[in-house]
Amino acid sequence: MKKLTALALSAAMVTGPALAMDSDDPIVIPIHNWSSQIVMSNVVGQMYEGMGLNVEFVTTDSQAVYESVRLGDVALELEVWEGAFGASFREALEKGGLHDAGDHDAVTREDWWYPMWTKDACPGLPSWEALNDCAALFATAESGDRGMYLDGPVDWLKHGQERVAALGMDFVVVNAGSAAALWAHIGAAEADKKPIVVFNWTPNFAEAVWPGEFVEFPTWEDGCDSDPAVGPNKDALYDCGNPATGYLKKAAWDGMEGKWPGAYCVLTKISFTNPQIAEMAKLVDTDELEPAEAADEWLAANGDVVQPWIDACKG
Ligand code: TMO
Repeated sequence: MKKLTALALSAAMVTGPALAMDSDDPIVIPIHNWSSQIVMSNVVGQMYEGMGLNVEFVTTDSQAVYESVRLGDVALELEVWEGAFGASFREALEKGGLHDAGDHDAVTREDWWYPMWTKDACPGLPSWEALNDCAALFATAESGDRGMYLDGPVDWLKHGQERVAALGMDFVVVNAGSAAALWAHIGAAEADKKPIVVFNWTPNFAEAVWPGEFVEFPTWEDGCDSDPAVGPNKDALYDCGNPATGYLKKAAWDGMEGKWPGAYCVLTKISFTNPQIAEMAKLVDTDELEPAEAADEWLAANGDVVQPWIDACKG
């Protein structure tokens, strides 16, 4: 495949300017600790391999990755969630070296969430004030008299503790060690319909397994994470919910276009929807496929989705 590309290129050079050609160096794609991101990264990696390019995956911290993209240690990031990573992304943008490579079609939300049976015990939900009035229902051995909220892994920087303090809530925040620990916690509560409140997000596989709702906190406003005056508590940051209609972006190293123009062009065309992303997660979290197999299966069923993005970038 590389040989054909090279031949086509030398033929083109006779009659006109050389076509841009992607470097043989591996395109380094970062992988994090939630399933849709891992499967999506494998899907795009397999698309690139199908274009004759070399790909390498590295597992990285989901906040530090923006520094890695900025410095060109990795070429791109496929899932920039506004709620979890907006701040790190903006900070790296300001320093320079990476850029916004466009939004996915998907609309995202990440926040405190409960399975629907919780509402039977606390009917004032989804309001955060009603949740707080019910705090004792969520007490565990770890939280004493207060309610327990199981937050995401630490590197997602959800600022649950700061939110509890800023809003004067009667909750203890515990960080899950992994995404799997969140699903185990929901699964364990299911048999007895025990009220629980955990970090969750959409698009995700979980919505097809456990009907539920996000807690409604004070509406997100830009600056809620950087200006204490924004939000109901004028002296505190993080006194708002996460964006309820957040973006999901792609980010690219500024040098990517020059080094891998074809791959970069495809990156700018890529736009996955909520159901497509939920399905990527489901193939791992429900169907228990390995991420590479999940990507294979997803691509086998969705070739018509990705082929136009590749075709649009053919020299
Ligand atoms: C970043 N995440 C989708 C896990 O909230």
